[in-house]
Amino acid sequence: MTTPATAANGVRDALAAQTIELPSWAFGNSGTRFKVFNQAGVPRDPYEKIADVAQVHAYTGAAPRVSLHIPWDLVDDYDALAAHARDLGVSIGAINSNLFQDDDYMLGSLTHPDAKVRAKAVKHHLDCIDVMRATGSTDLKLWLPDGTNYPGQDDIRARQDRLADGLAEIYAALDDNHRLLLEYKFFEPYFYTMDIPDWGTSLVHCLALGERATVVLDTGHHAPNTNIEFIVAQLIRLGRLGAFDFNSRFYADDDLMVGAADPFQLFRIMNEIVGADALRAESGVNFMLDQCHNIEPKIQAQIRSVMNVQEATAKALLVDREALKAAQTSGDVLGANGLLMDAYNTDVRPLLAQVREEQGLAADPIAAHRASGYGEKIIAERVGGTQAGWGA
Ligand code: LRH
Ligand code: MN
Ligand code: MN
Repeated sequence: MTTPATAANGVRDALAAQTIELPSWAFGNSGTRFKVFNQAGVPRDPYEKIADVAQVHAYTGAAPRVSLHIPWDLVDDYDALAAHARDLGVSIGAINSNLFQDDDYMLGSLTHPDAKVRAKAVKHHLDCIDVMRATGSTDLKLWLPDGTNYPGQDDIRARQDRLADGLAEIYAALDDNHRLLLEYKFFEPYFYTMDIPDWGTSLVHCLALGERATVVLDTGHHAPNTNIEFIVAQLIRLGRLGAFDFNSRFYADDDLMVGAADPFQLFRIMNEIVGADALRAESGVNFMLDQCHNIEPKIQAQIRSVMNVQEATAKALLVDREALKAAQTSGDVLGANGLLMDAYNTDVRPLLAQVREEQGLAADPIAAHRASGYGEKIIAERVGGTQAGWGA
């Protein structure tokens, strides 16, 4: 029988085992199309970005991987970059391709009407696969910015056919231990059609590709009021939820800190994950952040984001699943809802502080980071050169 004490141990073990992958671009300067704000101490190259990632991991114990974006994180020697990461106690996670900052792609990349442009977009992914081999990364992450702005501009079905062909070429180039993660987004940078606007389209392409192709769910990429936890439940059922890009939004693709706009939504998402036993690393779900910190200090914002995911996870782990099942089976609508709300309304911060202390970490990671002097040190050291930013 599960006693409350063993249940509490299980919750603490699950929290201690959870890992969250950080985006290298969250550490560079960013902004909106109106203004990119420059912050002091921001990394000047991918090596410094990884040093900052390692700080987040040092204080949370939960962020041991970093996603790279190519060519934003272009270096001469990826073996050396991976060794640098290892020396700092972290590793290279997903490799993101970039098809959105090249004039050739104005009318599309993998869906472009001109075969030469499509071939260039495929070749970029072959280069990304080489980066994966050098860094030990196993996830190739692809967000397709392609789409059209005007009805009639291009043939919607022909674009899907070209996309399927391009993806098949890329998938065929992967090694056996590699996965392809396919992200969707309902609008932007195009406003009439997007070639992968939703999880259904992403899933259709993944199913055609093969077992190692899975969907990426970016929480900022849906129409307002979309029930995201429903999508999570469905993709888990099908074994095709490859990863999250966590962030939060009030209006569009705001890329704000996860859990800032709607912590209850984050809880509902994590409730589906925990309910389906998909928190375990073997589930294949990679919990990644995809955020930009335009006005807030970047390392602290990443620490806060990791903590927000941990809080939502802890609350989801506290749901009394046996009682919930009984309430659901007996048709006790209010009882079932009450069980979820009891878990959501629990203050889990003391529990998480305890989990950190059991791992030899400070109970309050943000305070510990602030007291470390690292922020002042990088402001003093990182003068000169160009601060890395979104697109640099
Ligand atoms: C697109 C996106 C995608 C990109 C990242 C920078 O909006 O979410 O994941 O790689 O932003
Ligand atoms: Mn994303
Ligand atoms: Mn996005």
